[in-house]
Amino acid sequence: MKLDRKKIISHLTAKFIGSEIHIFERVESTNDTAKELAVNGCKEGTVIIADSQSKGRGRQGRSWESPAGVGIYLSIVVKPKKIMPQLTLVAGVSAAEAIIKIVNSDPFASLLMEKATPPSPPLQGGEEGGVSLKWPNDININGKKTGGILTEAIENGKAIIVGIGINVNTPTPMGIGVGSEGFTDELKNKATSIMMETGRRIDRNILIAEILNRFEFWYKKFIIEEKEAIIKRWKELSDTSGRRVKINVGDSVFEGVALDLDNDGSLMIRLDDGFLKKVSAGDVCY
Ligand code: BT5
Repeated sequence: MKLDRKKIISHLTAKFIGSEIHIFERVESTNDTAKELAVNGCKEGTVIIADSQSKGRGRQGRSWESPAGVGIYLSIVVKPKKIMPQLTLVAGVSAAEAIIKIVNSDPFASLLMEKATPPSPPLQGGEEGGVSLKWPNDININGKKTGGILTEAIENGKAIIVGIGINVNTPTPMGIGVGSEGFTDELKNKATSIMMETGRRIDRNILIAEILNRFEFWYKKFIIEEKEAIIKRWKELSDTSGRRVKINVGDSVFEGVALDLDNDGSLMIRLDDGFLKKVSAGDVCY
């Protein structure tokens, strides 16, 4: 199914997130396109969506594979009064809730694989065998990376770009979904898609609309000072707490047990030497 702005809008209940939607067939990175618009003073809530990206980005200059026709690559421009690291958590919660809702309810989702033969169990959140958020920016299904968030500020700090990438109908190596592109060899073992894990082909338009709806709900709650609510919901959807983790921060590596999230979104870790460490950015392995 193609990206279709009319269909997205017909499922959109959000009022200001998505009040302007720009859809492109291919851009270098939706975050870069969004930055250009933000620098030129676009409205808060402007959304950029692309069917594919030629230079999709992860954090620290890593690349984000963005094949055509099968994924969601979108960026939302927001203008909070100050730069807030928790926006990555807002986006993660919104994407996870939208995936759970649409996979469990989309009447148009076709069943493709045996895995999904009814009665297929509904997709749960926060569990190893379902959708789970991994600190700080991963969206996993069944423990494998299905999506990621990239939050960046424009230079003058007047807007934040929240980029969301999700592998939706990326086909399995066995060729289900033939005709569309799959992952490169490098990613085959660590990445997955909603379709690969649930056997359902999801209409990206409906999922995009639901992500934007959830994002508006959580973003509004967040900026009116109900910051604890998003942290609480993120924890419910995450499987990071209680895990033994190895964490890379710059050139340093720490090992210990992930305890909890601080109110600013940092991860608290009990290191093996007994010390408590607060980490605000890094890569976690478990
Ligand atoms: C992320 O970075 O996970 C953030 C990804 C954000 C992508 C969106 S798409 C829309 C917007 N525009 C952009 O240009 N970016 C955003 P990080 O945690 O650094 O993870 C990057 C790593 O994930 C890579 O080094 C690969 O190992 C892996 N990876 C790359 N492409 C992937 C994919 N499609 N699915 C799963 N893993 C992938």
